[in-house]
Amino acid sequence: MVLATVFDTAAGSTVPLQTQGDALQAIQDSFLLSSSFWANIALAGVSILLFVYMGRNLSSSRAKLIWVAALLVPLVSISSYSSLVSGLTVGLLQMPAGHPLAGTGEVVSPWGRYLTWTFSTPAILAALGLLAGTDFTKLFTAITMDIGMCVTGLAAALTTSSLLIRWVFFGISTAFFLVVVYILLAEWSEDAARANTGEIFDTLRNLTVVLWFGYPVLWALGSEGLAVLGVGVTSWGYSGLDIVAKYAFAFLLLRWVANNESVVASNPSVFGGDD
Ligand code: RET
Repeated sequence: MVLATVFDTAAGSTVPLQTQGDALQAIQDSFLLSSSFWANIALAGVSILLFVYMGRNLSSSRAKLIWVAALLVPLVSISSYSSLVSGLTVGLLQMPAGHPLAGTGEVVSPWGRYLTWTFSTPAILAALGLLAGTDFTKLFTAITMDIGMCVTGLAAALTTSSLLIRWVFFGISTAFFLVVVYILLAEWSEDAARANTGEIFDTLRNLTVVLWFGYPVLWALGSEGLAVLGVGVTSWGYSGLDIVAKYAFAFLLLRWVANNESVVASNPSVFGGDD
């Protein structure tokens, strides 16, 4: 299999150019990797249909906003996993010196995950923040810090020049993450108690905080970090976390909103006005 092609620069030197076909071939050669993508495409498809159905009778605009945010989660997911399984957002990287996989050839990197979390995790936080009846400032803070976490996580995964820089980006991403965790645990829990959504919020918050901590741990142990786990197992780890953190989360949230719409409808508006 040809893993890298080259093209000529104006200066006459050659630069490796990975083709999407090489990545696609690597995915198709690994059952573990491709099944970790297909399982989520199937589940995201089922979730989209189910969530549309579950929200069919919602009438208040606040409940509908939570519904749209929850629906965005599998919508982003099906797009994300389709790009992964097609090889479009999967790279073949040479790890820097000092990395356990350095010198072993090209390592499959499904970097599209980190990119698309930039869209799916804000949707999760928007749904949680709206459920808690929080204000615009806290919602904006949680979402922007979360985007910071995803983009620097992407940088950590894609850095091939230096092992230190990979881990520095990991550290920056973790700092952003801890701000999000603080808002979830300290700020929104109080807001939710005031908005009479405390019980369901606490369940979803616990599920979110526990599962979200699994992602950096997996990054550190997986092929991107210490490489204790192989590429396929790491990918299944993320896919498994995704199944609960996204579809089970959104299902529990929507079921509660559909049965308790009046509570959500009387929440204070996130924008400070009546609606
Ligand atoms: C990374 C590595 C760098 C350090 C940290 C990370 C955290 C990732 C998280 C991801 C959550 C993703 C979800 C996706 C759903 O679509 C980027 C792995 C802190 C918390 C819930």
